[in-house]
Amino acid sequence: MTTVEEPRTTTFDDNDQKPIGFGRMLRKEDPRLLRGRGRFTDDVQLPGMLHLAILRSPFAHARIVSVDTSAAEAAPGVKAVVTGEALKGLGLAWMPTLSNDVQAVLATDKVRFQGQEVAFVVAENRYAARDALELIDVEYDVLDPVIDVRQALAPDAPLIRDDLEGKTNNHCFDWETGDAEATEAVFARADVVVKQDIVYPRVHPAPMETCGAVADFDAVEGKLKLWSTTQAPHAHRTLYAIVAGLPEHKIQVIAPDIGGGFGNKVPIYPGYVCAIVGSIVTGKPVKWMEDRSENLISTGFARDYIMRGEIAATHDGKILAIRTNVLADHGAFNGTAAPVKYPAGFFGVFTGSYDLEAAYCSMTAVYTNKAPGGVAYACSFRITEAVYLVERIVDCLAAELDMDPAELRLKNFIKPEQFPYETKTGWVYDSGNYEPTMRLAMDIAGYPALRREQAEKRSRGELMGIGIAFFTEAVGAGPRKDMDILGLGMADGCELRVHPTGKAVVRLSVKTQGQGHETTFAQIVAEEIGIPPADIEVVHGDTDQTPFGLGTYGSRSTPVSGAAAALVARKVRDKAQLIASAMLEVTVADLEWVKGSFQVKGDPGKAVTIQQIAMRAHGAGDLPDGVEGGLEAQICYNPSNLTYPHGAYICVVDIDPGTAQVKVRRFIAVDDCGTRINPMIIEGQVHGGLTDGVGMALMEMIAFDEDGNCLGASLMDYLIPTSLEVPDWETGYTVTPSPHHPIGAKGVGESATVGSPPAIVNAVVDALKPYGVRHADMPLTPSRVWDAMRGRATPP
Ligand code: MCN
Ligand code: CUN
Repeated sequence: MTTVEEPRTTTFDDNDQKPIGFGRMLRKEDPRLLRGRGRFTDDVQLPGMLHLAILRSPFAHARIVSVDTSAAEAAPGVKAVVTGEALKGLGLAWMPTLSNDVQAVLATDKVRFQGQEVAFVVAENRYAARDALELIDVEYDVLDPVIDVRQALAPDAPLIRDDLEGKTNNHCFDWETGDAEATEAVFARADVVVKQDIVYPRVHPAPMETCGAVADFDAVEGKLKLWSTTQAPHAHRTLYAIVAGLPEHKIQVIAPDIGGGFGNKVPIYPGYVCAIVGSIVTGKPVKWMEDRSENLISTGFARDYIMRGEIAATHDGKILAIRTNVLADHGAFNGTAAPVKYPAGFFGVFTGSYDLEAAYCSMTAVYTNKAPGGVAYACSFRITEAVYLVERIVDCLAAELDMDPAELRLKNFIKPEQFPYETKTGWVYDSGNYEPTMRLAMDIAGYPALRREQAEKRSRGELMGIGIAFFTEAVGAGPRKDMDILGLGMADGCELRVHPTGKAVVRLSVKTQGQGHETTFAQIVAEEIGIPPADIEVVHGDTDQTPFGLGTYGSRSTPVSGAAAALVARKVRDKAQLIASAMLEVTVADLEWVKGSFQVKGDPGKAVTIQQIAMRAHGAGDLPDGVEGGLEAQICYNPSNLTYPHGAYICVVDIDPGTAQVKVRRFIAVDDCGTRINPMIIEGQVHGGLTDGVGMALMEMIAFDEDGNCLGASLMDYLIPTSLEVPDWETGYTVTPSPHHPIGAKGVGESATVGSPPAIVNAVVDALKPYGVRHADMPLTPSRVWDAMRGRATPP
């Protein structure tokens, strides 16, 4: 791995491994995780605990005629069998989704996708529960399914959501943004217009740990304790409270260690609700853990956008406008998790990093007989789709104009002096300086030399491609004036308590799934109050222990909770300053903060450390008038805007002309996420995201046959990349701080997943230029590449 050397802006203490603030600190969580001492949901064992298994529909669309559970109930070890009809009696057969739709917990009337939950068994162990599933006799009346999203709105298409009153077709929602008329006017006068149909196929986040829960309902206390694989414990708790009619303080949601989320663990799944019901009806703790196939066929998938992109430009390559029309497949229930005002997530940033005169998008979303979901897999709320669209269509324009794709981008970037920049779809990019980022990527790549190498190879009939993608993301949802999920504003609470000996505990509302929050949030607090991160305990993932907030997704932890952590630490520091002024017998104005202590200005000998102040705050002796004892604070941070990280990615591929196999030979990623808290963790995030990108670009797709059978139901069929398919990543960075974030940091957790697929596809298409190929849809498997070389379009 090549990394452009980090400048040491960090404050390190005597021991180089222990930065007092930002820097390459090793992860605090790793000793636990690497030694097998992590505690995941499946590790939770409670006395008398029972196990739950779910019966799933074999059909994509079928009416349920009858369900006979008698044999299953009589099976050895079985404690309860619950059907949709039984849940109906409790008013729990349906639950709200995070997008104001409803989803069946257990099907009552119909099944609407293969793998849908139909009944569950609770038994003494996992095997007894699973064996008993076989004994449940369900009679189905099979209906025609809607699988091809393009057919969903045909007049004779079978109606999927007949549960919704007055529904007569499979229409889910329409959405538009930008100015249709202004865009049309610009297109009418453009020298060049390029149009391209682009599909972002359905993919799945496939985290290493599948979803699961352990529910423990205490009928005496009336309290429910739920361990679950959730990225948003507080939001989930409030939803359970609303659905169950219990107060929040009677529900404790604990998200223990999580083995990867990638958005897959944002929705509330029927299985969680089943576990809760299972515990209520048996009076025992109940565990439900999915297997791999259940995870792949029934939980939140991602993408599934069919996009038509159009770009208008002048002859010399000034991009004027972008227009797109999208057909979005939302599956059987709209289970997307997007802020209420944004049914298409943040797709509105499809204008990319370019200064345009006009832009317009119209979108139609439909129901199909497929699993619900839509926002997952490091999607940044659909920015993945948006970036893919714009970066592909810009490359199509470069091909049309016979212009170098790097030059075309450089010519059209929003200029640094234009920030804050309002896009033609109304997003205000907070800060950016795109050209240096692009130039750095080109330098690392040795761009001109690569193009020379390519020309030589082409002359010998070898297929080498160079692909570029430049992205701007919008992460850190979000300002509560525009953003809420089911009425819950997207602010984050944070509490900081400094104990008498100067050690601290910070409590977060966000929850790591592997991003290293226990380390980086300790570093943020350390940077602000000078207590070493090793002495700062990060508490998260337990609603009884942490303040309310909306959780981890959309790379919002650093932009929102990271800001909260910095500000709560400043609040504590302000109080510490009052106490220091009493201790040193000077006024507050006479003190200056030198990381870790307050000093009398001009007299460094007179100083008190934060640890001494902490002891004084809790100790004997008077405090200044109006200052309470203790050293702690809490806040709720409402961001004023999103943060807009950006990046320049360059991919080099070689294609074997005999087998059409694509090999990613080099990948250069230059990211700008503003102020960098822990460069090692950022690199880990980028490496992981780039690997995701190779997967999506070259091998991953959840496909269905015409009966609606999911063809990607195991990791034999749903291919994900291994270390063998990825190159040694070459990373670099630039730093353009966010002007409104207290430490200038922007999110980075999804950047590489967002930015890498277009770079890889652009590289493949570039390699295939001699064959006259202008576009090919992901995943670029050998057969698809072969078809593209032979001029045959493959259906998505
Ligand atoms: N960071 C930093 N400096 C910055 C920005 C971020 O050091 N300027 C650090 C943060 O402190 C944090 C990590 O990088 O430790 C990611 O931060 P951020 O970008 O705020 O993203 P989140 O913590 O909110 O994580 C969510 C994001 C999402 S939405 C998906 S999807 C995804 C991703 O993170 N899922 C992941 N990365 C993942 N990584 C792992 N290992 N597992 C997942 O499930
Ligand atoms: Cu969209 S996947 Mo992440 O936001 O949890």
